[in-house]
Amino acid sequence: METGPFYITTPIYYVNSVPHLGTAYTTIAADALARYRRMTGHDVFFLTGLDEHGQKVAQAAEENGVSPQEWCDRIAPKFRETWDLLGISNDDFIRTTEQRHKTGVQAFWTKLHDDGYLYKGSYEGWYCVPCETYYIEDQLVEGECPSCGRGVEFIREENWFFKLSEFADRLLDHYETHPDFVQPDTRRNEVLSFVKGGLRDLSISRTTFTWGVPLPFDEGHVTYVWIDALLNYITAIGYGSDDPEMQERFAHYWPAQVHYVGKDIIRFHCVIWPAMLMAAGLPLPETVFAHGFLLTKGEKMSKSKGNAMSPAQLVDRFGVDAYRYYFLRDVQFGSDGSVSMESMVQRYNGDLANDWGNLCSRLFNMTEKYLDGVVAEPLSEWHDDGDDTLTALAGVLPEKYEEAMGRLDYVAALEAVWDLVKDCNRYIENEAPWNLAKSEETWPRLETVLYNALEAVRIAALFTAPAMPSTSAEVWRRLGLGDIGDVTDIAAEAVWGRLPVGSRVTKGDPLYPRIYEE
Ligand code: ME8
Repeated sequence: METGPFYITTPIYYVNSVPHLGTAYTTIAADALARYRRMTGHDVFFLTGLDEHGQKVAQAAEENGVSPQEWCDRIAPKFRETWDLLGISNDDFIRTTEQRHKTGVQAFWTKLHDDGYLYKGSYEGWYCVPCETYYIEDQLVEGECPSCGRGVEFIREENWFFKLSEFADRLLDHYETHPDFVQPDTRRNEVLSFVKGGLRDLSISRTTFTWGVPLPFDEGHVTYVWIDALLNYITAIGYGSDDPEMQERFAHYWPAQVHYVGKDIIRFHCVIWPAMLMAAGLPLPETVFAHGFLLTKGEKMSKSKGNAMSPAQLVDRFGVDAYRYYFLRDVQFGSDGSVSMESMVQRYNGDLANDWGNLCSRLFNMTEKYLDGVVAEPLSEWHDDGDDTLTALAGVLPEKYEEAMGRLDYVAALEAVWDLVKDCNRYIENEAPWNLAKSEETWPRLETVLYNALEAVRIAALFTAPAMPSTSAEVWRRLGLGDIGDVTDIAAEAVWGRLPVGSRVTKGDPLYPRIYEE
């Protein structure tokens, strides 16, 4: 089943530091959606990458006594390794220092310059290096950056401006006619009121430092890092390339279905980026979804605050799938959410060790013990009304899951899976296969009950796969089934009764061994 292209992106992260839970959060969410869309037959292109230019990165390099390029080359592998560790299935990884990107950025500038959207002017105002953002005096809060609260520097230079102010009406019109363009609604309102307040033209070049993409029409100017960064979404898939294959790729995947970003960067993505695309005559992405912040003890977790935990530490303790599950299940996507070791242990032991892992273990063990590991035929004369809730829940799961994921609501999607998982546990308790196994008379009922429960597990594993790809694949292996990663029509695959009679079930180690709090 082919259901069309699906292009999804994460922000490209600054290489001023290594990946942390915050950057991993966006990337995991994007990965889970990319995986699910592959399972619904979409032709997915999932992009992530690195934002390597700008003053902040140049400063990090300087502090470490290396050239900016050396610094980027040193940090880039750390991102790739972390994404590998977290099972991220990105189709491409763009670095803004790559030639393909620079070529695309310059093609973009040439077009906007030719079409009269740029002019040279003088900029005077304040700049926050950690945020790489320009401010006018009035925007500062007690003389400091209104966003991160740190010091700002005064800059006065002649640079190029993009006529952003001309786009306010077109932007407002677009928000109006495309209510899904900015999501969730709280962010949409924020963007609306910002644009209604009026837009100023945007300074798009710098002359006081050199670590950036040079403007093709004015030597000595490099591109303002944010503009450079936003363009990654099109340069990565071929914008500005003269290779016909890349041009075709661009035509195929653009516009993106969804850009995932944190709420800190919505103005760039929901105001500046669409205006840039309008100026270049390109279609706009369908949705920019801004999620909230992960908080630890009430504070935003960030590299600069030093309260960012390392993904590797958590993977080490909980395993990759439990890590992924926790952040998707415990934090409502779109809202801020507190994360802590305690709640992670609780989620792990409750949802994964008890509900899901234990269900699989019990069933695989019983199948081995009573049926020599061979799935037996469920007999209609041994059907019981007690089976109906289970089959009904499995029946509605594909639709409920799709509905939730269509809204990018991971919590609701996972809750729908847990409705089935929990009911299957209830089913086992009620039917008590260990009692059915005691007499020959009830043996066919035992076979039917085990079939039903294993079938529910097969279906549940399909829908845990986007969040927890490796354990879902393992559940399918233990059920004697093929590679879950090959599924491209999840709804068809989820039809009740596809577990083959005669399948060989193996028990194996617990999927999520209980964790005892230290
Ligand atoms: O802003 N909670 O890069 P960046 C949730 N290079 N998400 C968080 C987070 C937290 N505590 N901290 C960071 C940049 N993030 C630019 C982007 S895109 C064209 C250029 C996530 O390394 C969140 O997605 O500062 C946020 O938007 C992003 O990391 C910022 O990463």
